[in-house]
Amino acid sequence: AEPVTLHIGGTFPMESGSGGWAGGEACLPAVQMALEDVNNRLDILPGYVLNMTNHNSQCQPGLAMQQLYDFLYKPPTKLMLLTGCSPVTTVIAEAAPVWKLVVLSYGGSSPALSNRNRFPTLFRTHPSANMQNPTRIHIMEKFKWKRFTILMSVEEVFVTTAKDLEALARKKGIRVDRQSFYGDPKDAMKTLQRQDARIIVGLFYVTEARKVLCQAYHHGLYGRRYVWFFIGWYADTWYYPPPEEHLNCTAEQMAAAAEYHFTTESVMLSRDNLPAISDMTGMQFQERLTRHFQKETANVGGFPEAPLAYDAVWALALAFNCTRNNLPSHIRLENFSYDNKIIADTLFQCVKNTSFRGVSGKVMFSDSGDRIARTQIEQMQGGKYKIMGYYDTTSGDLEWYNKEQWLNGRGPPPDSTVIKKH
Ligand code: ABU
Repeated sequence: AEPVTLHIGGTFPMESGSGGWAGGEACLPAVQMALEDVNNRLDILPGYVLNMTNHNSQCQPGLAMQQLYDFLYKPPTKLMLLTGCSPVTTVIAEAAPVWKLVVLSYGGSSPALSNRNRFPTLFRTHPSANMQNPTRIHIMEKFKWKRFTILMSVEEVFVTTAKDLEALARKKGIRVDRQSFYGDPKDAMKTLQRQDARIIVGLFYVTEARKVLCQAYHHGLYGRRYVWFFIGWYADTWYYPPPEEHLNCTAEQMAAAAEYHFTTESVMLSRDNLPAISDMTGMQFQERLTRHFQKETANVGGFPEAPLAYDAVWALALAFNCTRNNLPSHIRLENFSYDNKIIADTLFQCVKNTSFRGVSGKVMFSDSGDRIARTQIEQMQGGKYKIMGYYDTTSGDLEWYNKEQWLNGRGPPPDSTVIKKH
C-alpha cells in the first residue's frame, strides 16, 4: 500500500533583515537530511512518510505569525511545528496550544521559553541561554573578578539571560552593573566608559555585536585593561565588517578590538565515537552537512546549531512512532485535527519521554521542555578561536587547559582601577 504522509511545518530564518539569528542556512539542510534519513528507515514509522512545509521567518515574529496562519489554514493539517530563533519561537509557541500543536524548537535559546504556563506545548533541542551563566560566574571567580558589567540589547532572550546572570552573581557576592541599548550601542558604550567597566559580558545578536565591537574600538574599551565575553554561537569570522552594515571601522580595527575576548556556548555536537540513532557520529554528520555548502562553513549561518536541528527531526519522528503505538486502536495518527485532545495529549507525553543518542549528544527534555548540555569556553587568540575548557553545570566541574592569554603578558587584568597605597 502507498505510505501515509504525515505533515509538519517548519520556520527557518534564512537571513535576518532585522539583525537576529540567520541560522536557517545550515539548519534547513540539516532538517531535510534528517527527514530523508528517517523516511529511509524501515523500523521508524513504517507505512508513513514525513513531509515538511517550510517558510523563511527572517527571525521576525510578525512575519512568523503570518506563516503560522498559513500552516494552520492551508491544508494539509500539520502534526507538529519546528521553529528557530527566539522571537519567532516565542510567538509561535505561545499561540500553538490553541490548535493543540506541539512545537519543537531547534534554535530558540531564550530562558523565557522555559515557562511551562506560557508555553505549555514547547520542547527544544537548543539549550537555554541560562546554561552559560554558571560558567560565566565560575570564570569570574577563577580570575578573582568581583565586579562585572552586562551590556545587552533589549530583547526578551537577552533581558531574561541577564536577570539570571545577575541573580547568580549576587549569590556569590559579585557586583553587577547593567547597561542596555536598542539598536545603537553608542550611548551605552559611553556609560560603560564613564563607569570604568573592565569586565564586560555582551548579550546581543551578531549584527549588534559588530556595532558594539566597533564602538569599543572608538571608545578605547579594548586591549590590556578590558576583558569581553561574547556569545559563542556567532560564526567564527563574525567580527569582519560586512560592507552593507556601513560600520565606521576597518577590518584591522575590528580584529584589534576582538583580540583576547572570551566566548561561552553550549556544546552542540557530540564528540562521542559511538554512532547516534541515525548510525552517524556527530563528526560524520558534520562532514556530511559540510558537503552541502560551497563556502567555508565558518561563514554558514546556524552551522554550529545544525546538529540540534537534525536531532529535532529524530525526536519528532520517534514521538510520532510512540504516539502511533500508544493511541487507542480506533484512532490513527493521521486523523489528527486541531481539536483532537487524545492525539495531542499522547504526542505531548511521547515527546516528554524522549530519550535517544543524537548527533548533538543525549537528547532528553526536562519538565520545562529544556535540554541539558555542557558549556565550551573559547578565547580569540591571533584572530582564531582556541578552546579554553569545558564546564559541566550539573556537576559544577571545570575542565580547564590553562591556555588563556592576556595582552599584558602577565595575568588577568583587575576588575576595576587599582588604587596604589603610599
Ligand atoms: N544559537 C542560536 C540562538 C538563537 C536565538 O535564540 O534566537
